[in-house]
Amino acid sequence: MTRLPNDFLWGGAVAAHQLEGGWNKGYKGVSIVDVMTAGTKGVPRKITDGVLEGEYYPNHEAIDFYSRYKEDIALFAEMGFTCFRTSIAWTRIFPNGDELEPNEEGLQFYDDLFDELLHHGIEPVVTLSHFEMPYHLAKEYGGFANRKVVDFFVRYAIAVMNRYKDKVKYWMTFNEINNQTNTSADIFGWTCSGVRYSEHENPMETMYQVAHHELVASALVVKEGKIINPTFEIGCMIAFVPFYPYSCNPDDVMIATESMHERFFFPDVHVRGYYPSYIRKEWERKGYKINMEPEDEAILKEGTVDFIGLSYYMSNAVKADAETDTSASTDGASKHSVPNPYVKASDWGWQIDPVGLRYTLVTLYERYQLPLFIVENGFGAIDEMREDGTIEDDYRIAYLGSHIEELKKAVVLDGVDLMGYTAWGCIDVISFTTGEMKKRYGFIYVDKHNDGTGSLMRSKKKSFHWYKNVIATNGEKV
Ligand code: BGP
Repeated sequence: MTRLPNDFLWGGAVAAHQLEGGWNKGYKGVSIVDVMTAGTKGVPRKITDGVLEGEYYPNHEAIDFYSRYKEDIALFAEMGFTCFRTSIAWTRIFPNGDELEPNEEGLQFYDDLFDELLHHGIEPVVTLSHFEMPYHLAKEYGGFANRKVVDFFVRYAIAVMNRYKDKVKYWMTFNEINNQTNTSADIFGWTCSGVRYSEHENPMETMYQVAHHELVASALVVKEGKIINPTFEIGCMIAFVPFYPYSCNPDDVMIATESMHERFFFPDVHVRGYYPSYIRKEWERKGYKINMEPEDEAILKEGTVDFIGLSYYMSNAVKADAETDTSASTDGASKHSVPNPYVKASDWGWQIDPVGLRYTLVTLYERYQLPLFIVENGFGAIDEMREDGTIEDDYRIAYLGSHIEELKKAVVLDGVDLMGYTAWGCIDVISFTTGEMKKRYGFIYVDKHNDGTGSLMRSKKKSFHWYKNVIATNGEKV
């Protein structure tokens, strides 16, 4: 096989709220994830009405990257990272979201962080919104169901793109836009788009309204970003869980095709700049009225993305006559989902399917002909530290290694234009869906536990040394 391109970006990915902590430091405001409880087995996390006494909020301290980032970045540099993906916490910059002027202390924090990365030769890759909506905008404005929030988001994006125009080249607008708008995310009480779907008469119709607002906001950010610095590369970010037909029964194949519309809807608009026919037909059939301003059509057309960022963790199989309660996993599943007998699943029911990554890359590249960037892929597992302090996470090495093998095939055999790969949770962080610490993804272990105890000490896992070698050989030695 020929090799991956020499400028292939290797690194890790995190989100501000899952690792920074310092939730109220430097005049930071409260974000929706700051009022999200921990969740326990069987009981999902909840977005509470403000910070309630007696509740544990794991994101408040997280792993205290806020004060330890230099130490952590040195470890990333030791692994040879050439890029590092993180988000900017919107509420460090606009604490309530609707202020006119940004908060200087918040801006300074990211100046220092990006300087530290650049000092080590690590390119920052920045997500503007990774589930971190200001709580005030959720509560007072109803989140992205309200058009005004588009303006607040664009104001925030312009402020940071201006400030970091010479430090950051790679940007993404909304993390997993398909997940954060999704009505099933309402298990948290509210969604991270700041919407309480249960209070809306027709949640699905509202979902499309929210989606429209976020798509317009994203397109406006692309347009503004190109004015600020024409060399910016601005992408979208979608969670891609492909749906396979359970069998060659034509009904299963058709259900898979229909289910895939859920996956393609957002990138179709982000990339092509208009709504696809299957969505327009659905709105017509169901009588949905989505409010659009006269200028929106042009905005979507002019604000198309430069690349597609994606997360890939698992695949899913669908069957036309599936019983709904046979659903393989709540994450990324549809009402037609069934367990796939050909793949195994993680402890959290996520189906492990490396070939699905190649399938995903080929499918997206053939549909859009745009560069792709795998900005999340990883294995959440329970790690045990031995008495001598070592952590033998061979299962993680096996997961990541097999996925990297498949991405190489996509590039080398199928000709996919792939910009890079950032492993999710390169240092242990708070799990988003469960709020746990014990669902770990990192190459670096953090001594912190589900109940918030722990010294926060960092230790290298076996996978740390393995990934270092993967990067040093540009993916040859996996
Ligand atoms: C993605 C999110 C991340 C991250 C990851 C793993 O959906 O973008 O924020 O957390 O999934 O999920 P979890 O932490 O729940 O295992």
